[in-house]
Amino acid sequence: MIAKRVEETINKQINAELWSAYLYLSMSAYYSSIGLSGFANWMRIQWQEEVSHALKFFDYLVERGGAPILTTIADVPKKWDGPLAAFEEVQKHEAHVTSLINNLMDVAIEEKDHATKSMLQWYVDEQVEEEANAQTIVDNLRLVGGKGDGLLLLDRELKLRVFVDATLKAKA
Ligand code: OFO
Repeated sequence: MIAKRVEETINKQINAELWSAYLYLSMSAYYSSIGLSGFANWMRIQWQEEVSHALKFFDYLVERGGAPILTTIADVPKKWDGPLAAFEEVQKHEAHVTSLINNLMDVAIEEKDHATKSMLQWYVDEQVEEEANAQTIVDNLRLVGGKGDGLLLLDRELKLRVFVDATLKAKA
């Protein structure tokens, strides 16, 4: 049986992952509205990834005899000051998510919950990738000054992103 404190913290994280999903879907709509369908695709894939992150926690809680609790998801922003500003928010947000995952790991360590520590290692590694991906795109956007042919080229590249399901990745 999972400790109450670990269960509650995972439940908070399920909500945080779903909020991230909302944020990225909102960004997808924003990028569509300014004619950047590749960026919109990247954000839509990111939305799917965040839902799968939430599901991975959900499945884990069920497996450990805990109870997933789905609570209200707060509103997300709708507008940004251009393609670079939106991606800078992705970068900032992912750094925040890393701190949430690290906090969850601290709770698992304090509760001597080795199974949760093992499960969380996947998220720790995933956050390295998430932050690096956001950083690369922010760097590219800065290089092209957030506009012109460079922006269109980047948009074409981001159109190629495909969804990788975290719940399947976990079992591989
Ligand atoms: Fe964007 O990260 Fe989930 O966990």
